[in-house]
Amino acid sequence: MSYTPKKEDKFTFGLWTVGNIGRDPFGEPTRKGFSAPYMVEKLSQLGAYGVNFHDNDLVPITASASERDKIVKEFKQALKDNGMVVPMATTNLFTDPAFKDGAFTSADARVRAYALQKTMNAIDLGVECGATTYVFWGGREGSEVDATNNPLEGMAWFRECINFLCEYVKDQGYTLKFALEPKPNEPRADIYLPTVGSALGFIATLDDPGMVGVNPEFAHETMAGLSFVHGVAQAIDAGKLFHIDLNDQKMGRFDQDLRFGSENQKPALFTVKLLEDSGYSGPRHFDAHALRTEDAEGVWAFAKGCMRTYLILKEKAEQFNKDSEIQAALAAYKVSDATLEGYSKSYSSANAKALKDHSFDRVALGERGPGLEHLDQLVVDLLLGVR
Ligand code: GLT
Ligand code: MN
Ligand code: MN
Repeated sequence: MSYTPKKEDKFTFGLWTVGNIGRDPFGEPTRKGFSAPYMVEKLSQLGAYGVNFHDNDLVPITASASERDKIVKEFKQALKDNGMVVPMATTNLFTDPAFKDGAFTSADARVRAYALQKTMNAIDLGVECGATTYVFWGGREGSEVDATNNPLEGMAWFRECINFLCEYVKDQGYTLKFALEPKPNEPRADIYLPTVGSALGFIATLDDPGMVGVNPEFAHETMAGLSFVHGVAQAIDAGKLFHIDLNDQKMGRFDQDLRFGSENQKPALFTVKLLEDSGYSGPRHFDAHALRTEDAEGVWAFAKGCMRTYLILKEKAEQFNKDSEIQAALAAYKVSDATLEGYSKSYSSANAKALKDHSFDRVALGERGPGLEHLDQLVVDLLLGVR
């Protein structure tokens, strides 16, 4: 296999990812960035399927209506010329100082209203470019000072805004789903809806929960010390995996947004396996950026690397499914018991009685070795390329 990406692999990048200029809290930019049409062209040549953007990745916040229209026209032409799509769009509700204490959860009603206005305009822009998924990353929705920033009120304001925007989308007749992206911290000390589980819980409280799902990010669950694979699995189980942000991260660090699969290869393998085996059909979006050390060439090496690693891991996942020794270890690991499963599958008073009357060999249950050391070493062998 050549690991050359094709459109049908559905790889996407944010304009803000390859366009990242290498600024960090301690240092000035190390790169100039690229124009949106150039990124579209370059990513298409590398085999990507599409690009995603925040309103202000494409149209500066200060642009006039005519400037906006000109930029959008050139961008749409670049998409057309390069056979690229925009599956997802989002709003920048974090860079401008107006959002320094939150956007949808700001304690200032004027900021909340402005955030709604900005998002409606950004939704219009996204839909105009073809987006069918709309992401909400509430980077500034949180607090440093719990004394003033009541998290209960914050949740209520957040809910009001998402409910408002769901109705806006329906009122316009748009075909658009929303995906909430959790993150535990950075840039705020504590961000609301910090994990996939919290976002899923919040969605259930909305007026139209069916319209809203999640956009889990590898780095964000990892920052929280959680298993990304488990978070994604829970989203799939809930029918809520509307989008995914693939990247990498060392646990306990600042938000690194590393090249996919560059750091945690085992969770990356099982993420890819989960997506492929579950039949996830959405874009494989890389929300990462080249290291600050890199020049333009390094940016494209980074983009190629994300896609290449995904395809290598996809091949490894297929190998896992076909490998007779791995499958034998898995078969040995899972123990079936038709009689007991008949009792425990669903409740009836007869099943409850049968279970209560059954005599279990508790000691034998505790003594059984499930063979996980063997199974896991097979995975390590697979990843290290010796199988
Ligand atoms: C920002 C953040 C990402 C989000 C983007 C969407 S912007 O770069 O770090 O995780 O997905 O708003
Ligand atoms: Mn991130
Ligand atoms: Mn992200």
